[in-house]
Amino acid sequence: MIRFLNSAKSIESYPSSEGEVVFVGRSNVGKSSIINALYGTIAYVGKTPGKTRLLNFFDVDGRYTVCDVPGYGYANISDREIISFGEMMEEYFSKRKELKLCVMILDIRRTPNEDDLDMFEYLDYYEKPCLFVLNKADKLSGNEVTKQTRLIAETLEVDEENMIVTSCLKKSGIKELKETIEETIGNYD
Ligand SMILES: Nc1nc2c(ncn2[C@@H]2O[C@H](COP(=O)(O)OP(=O)(O)OP(=O)(O)O)[C@@H](O)[C@H]2O)c(=O)[nH]1
Ligand SMILES: [Mg+2]
Repeated sequence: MIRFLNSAKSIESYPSSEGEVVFVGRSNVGKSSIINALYGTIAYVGKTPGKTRLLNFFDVDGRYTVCDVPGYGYANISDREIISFGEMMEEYFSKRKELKLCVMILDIRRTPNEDDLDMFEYLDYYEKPCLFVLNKADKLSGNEVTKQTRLIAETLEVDEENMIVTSCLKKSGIKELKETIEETIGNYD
């Protein structure tokens, strides 16, 4: 099962790992909810967006680790906080050798904005395998899900095959997501 390891800002405090998956996304898209749905309740689900300000590390069955990153793009944040978030991410992506998969979570109802596109370019630059999760699908009808999935795939210029539609509320897409994560972590070196 899942166990919280620690919170960290810089590399000295990253836990040891046999392979890691990181979850990134705009504040409030449901990163912590997805981690909870995948592995059992442990990650903090906030009422105040952006409350998780550090990298939070978890261990899954002693097999691999999970990193929950603070959400980006929320309002009322100072320039200093933006810089410190940027530095924390820069260090993480450039130095975390154990990182094997990036899962970018998006709200299926919204077209990716500048913040999402910046994060996407960032992930692209580090050339790690990426998976795109379109969450909160319970908020849309079946037709709208299809339409939004296509729109988001076109905006990011990624293959729909790399996208998984989820709902934490209905627990849909969660099993498929977990299988894909574990397959990728097992195969990629
Ligand atoms: N309807 C619906 N609500 C969801 C879903 N996933 C998450 N939520 C809700 O969205 C809100 C934000 O969820 P979190 O999991 O805290 O989001 P987060 O991305 O971790 O947020 P930060 O840590 O602040 O960046 C909560 O009120 C959740 O209950 C979903 O699939 N469907
Ligand atoms: Mg969170």
